[in-house]
Amino acid sequence: MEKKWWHSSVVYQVYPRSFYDSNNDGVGDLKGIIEKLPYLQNLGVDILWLSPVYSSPMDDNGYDISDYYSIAPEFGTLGDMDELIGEAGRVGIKIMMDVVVNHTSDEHPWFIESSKDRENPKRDWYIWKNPGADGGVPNNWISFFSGTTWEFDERTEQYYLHLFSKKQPDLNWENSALREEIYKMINWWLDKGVMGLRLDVINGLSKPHDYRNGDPDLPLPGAELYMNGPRIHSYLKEMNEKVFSLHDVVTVGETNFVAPSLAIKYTSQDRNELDMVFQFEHMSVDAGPEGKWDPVPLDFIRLKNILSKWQNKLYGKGWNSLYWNNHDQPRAISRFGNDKKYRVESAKMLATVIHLMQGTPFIYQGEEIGMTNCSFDSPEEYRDIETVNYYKKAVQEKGFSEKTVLEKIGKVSRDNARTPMQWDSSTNGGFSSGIPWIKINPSYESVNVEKAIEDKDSIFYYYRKLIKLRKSNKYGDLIVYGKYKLLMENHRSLFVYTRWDEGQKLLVICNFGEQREEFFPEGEIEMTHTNVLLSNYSRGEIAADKIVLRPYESLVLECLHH
Ligand code: ISL
Ligand code: CA
Repeated sequence: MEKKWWHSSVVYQVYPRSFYDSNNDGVGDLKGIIEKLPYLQNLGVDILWLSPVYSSPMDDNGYDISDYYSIAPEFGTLGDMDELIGEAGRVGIKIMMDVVVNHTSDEHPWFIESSKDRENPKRDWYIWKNPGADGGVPNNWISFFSGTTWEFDERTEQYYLHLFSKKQPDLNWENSALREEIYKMINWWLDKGVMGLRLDVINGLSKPHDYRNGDPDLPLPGAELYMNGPRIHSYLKEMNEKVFSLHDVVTVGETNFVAPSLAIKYTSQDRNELDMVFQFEHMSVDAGPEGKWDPVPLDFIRLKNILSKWQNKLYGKGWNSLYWNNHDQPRAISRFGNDKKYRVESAKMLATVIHLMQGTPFIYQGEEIGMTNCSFDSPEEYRDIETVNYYKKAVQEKGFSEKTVLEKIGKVSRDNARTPMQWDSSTNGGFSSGIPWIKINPSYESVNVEKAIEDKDSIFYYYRKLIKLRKSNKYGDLIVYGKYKLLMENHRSLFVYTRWDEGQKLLVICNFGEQREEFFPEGEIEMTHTNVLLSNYSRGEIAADKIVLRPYESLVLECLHH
């Protein structure tokens, strides 16, 4: 495998709406991000991924684009974007744009044209179908955002496909003119100096030719047909040839419904498709039989097996991203740690687990200060279309009580990740002096950037140490390219693994529980001359025969390697 600059990079994701509001209209903006660049530089990240900032009616907070060539006025102007690219570059940070090309907004001029009449030249740019034999929807596919994926258009008497909201019609990638238009657009952004692309639902572009029914027993009937569909690899190869290969750019595909064998196809260096993927398997360890809205306690052994399987299978063959958080997931500390008594310990422990694995780590805004889920009090406080649609469906169609549904969405809603970034303990956490577009987490008075910077033991500085370790001369290569091995596979709360190469070995021990746990060095692990590289508690010397791990303790050691 050829070494690449982004193998040793760390990415920071900004959700622009919620990051920093420079003009106090309640919505975060590009100027706000520019103001906070020194903060990101201080953290030590290399790439800044911006969730979409293009013109959009904001049905799905910008994942519904109405013009790929302009910036939504609430976020700023193209001039601000150029300034951000330039200013970030000056402090060594590359910009990664979010590319949403599975669908557009229904307010995009292409869709407006396409829906005019069946003969319109843009008709074929979207996916239009006649009603099914019974006069209803063309098939049984279910949208990611609840209900059917089909919306009837009275004027032309056909249905259009929308895997997400009905304001997000799917583009027809079978049409080569559409594909060329998309390539032109991405090249335009890359020519501006953008150096990374995050490709939204990229493995959903190729729909099955017959649009047959999906399996009604699956949580999302149809997804098994259109995710990783028949022409997906040929589209990606074409995009690579006509776009990616012409620039120095790193690409990460958002690929739900992908196993390691497929991730290798998407990312292997000799296939010329993508550079890395976001896989979702470890995000499913707390989903019940009904899927994400049916949360169950974490299956810890499964989590270890999933993460280890990805480490082992992709080794030397593909490249993975490493993440616990993004704008679609509830906060990891609330989910896998303890967001009260052990908030700081569990935040550091979770970071340790993934930052020392192989892959490119992604940090989601607020993760580095230990932001937690927000306690929303009523359905009106939610903003996310996925949550709002689910709430209605669950109460109206499924007949769940409001209390039950509020409890479920309180745990899993995407809005948990979307509350404003907590900068200090002033009004609205210093995010804005206007009225924020979404509730601020009341924890801001104690959990905020200002406090984190003041406290030498904060989560922030722990992240900085993890990043420094990855970039150090002494351990960098080992962390980025070393082999991985899971130890104590069946232990009910310790996650123990090694990273090693010819000359060195790191031992990572993380306690996912609230009890003290004992670790006995044996076999290949020898505890003489150990060197503690990192710990989230104060630690004296390491005894040679036994290590006791405190609640949520994480420990990184260099040990002898024979
Ligand atoms: O959010 C999810 C789980 O809660 C996913 O199923 C998500 O909808 C899916 O991974 C696609 O996500 C991406 O595209 C969506 C957008 O709403 C998400 O924010 C984005 O990350 C549609 O563009
Ligand atoms: Ca603003």
